[in-house]
Amino acid sequence: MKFNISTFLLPVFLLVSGISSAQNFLSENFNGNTIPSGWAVDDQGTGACRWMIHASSTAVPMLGSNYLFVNSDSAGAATVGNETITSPLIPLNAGSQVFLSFQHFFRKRNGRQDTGRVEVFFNGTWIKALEFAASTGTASNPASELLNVSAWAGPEFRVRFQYKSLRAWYWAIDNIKVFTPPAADLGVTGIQNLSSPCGLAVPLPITVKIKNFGGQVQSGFPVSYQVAAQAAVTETFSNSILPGDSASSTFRLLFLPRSVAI
Ligand SMILES: [Ca+2]
Repeated sequence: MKFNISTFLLPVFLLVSGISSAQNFLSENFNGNTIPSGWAVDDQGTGACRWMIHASSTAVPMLGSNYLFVNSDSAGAATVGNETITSPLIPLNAGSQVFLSFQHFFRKRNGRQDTGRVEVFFNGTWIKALEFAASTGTASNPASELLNVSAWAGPEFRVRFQYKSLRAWYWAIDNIKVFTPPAADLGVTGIQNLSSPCGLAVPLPITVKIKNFGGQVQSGFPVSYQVAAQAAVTETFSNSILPGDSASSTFRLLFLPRSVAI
C-alpha cells in the first residue's frame, strides 16, 4: 500500500533559538485606509493604475487585512502601468546586518509584459534587489520574501517597489519590514514529500529544508524529528547556511514506517 508520510504526525524542529536582540527599522502592515505617511507614490502610467490601499476581498484576500495594491487591469486595454511606491528614509549604519522582508502576490498575465521590481537606494543609486516576471504566491497564500540587504546599508537607505505593465494583472504586497534579525534564528520551512514505493517495511530517508532567518552564519546545530510517540531523532547539521539562505538536510538514520502504528 502506498502511503504518504505526511499523514503521520511528523514534527521536525530545530534546537536553535534567537539569542540576541532584533531591531525593527521599518514595519508597515498597510492596515490603514490610505497610503501611510512618508511613503511616496509616483504614478507615471495611463489609466487608473496606481499604488493604493486595497481591502481584503473575496477575489484577493491576501492575509485578511488591507494591503498595498496596484492593478494593471483597472482601465482596460488602455492601461499602461509605470508605478512606483517608495518607503520613507531608513537611515542605516553601514556594515550592519539588515534584512528586507515582505509578503506578496504577483499575478502575471501570460503573453503580457509585466514585471515587479524591488530596489534599494545606496550610494546615490537605485539598485535592483529582486524582480518578479512570473506569478509568485497566490491570492490567499502570498509568498514570503526575505532578502539580506546588508551590502546596501547606509544613511540614505530606502526601498521602492516598481510595477511596469501593459494591461496585465496586478501586484499585492503586505507587511514590509526592514530589520536586524536575531543572530541565531533557524527554522524548518519544509519536509520533502515522502511516500513508500510499496509496503511499510522500506526504510525511507527524511529530508527537511532549513532556513537561516538570523543575521549570522549558522553551522553545527541540532535538527530533530519525531514521529507520533516514537523517540525523537536528533542529528547535527554540519554544513553552513548564510543569513537568509536555505539548505536541505537528510537524516542519516532512515525512517522505518513499519515501526509506526497506523
Ligand atoms: Ca495588512
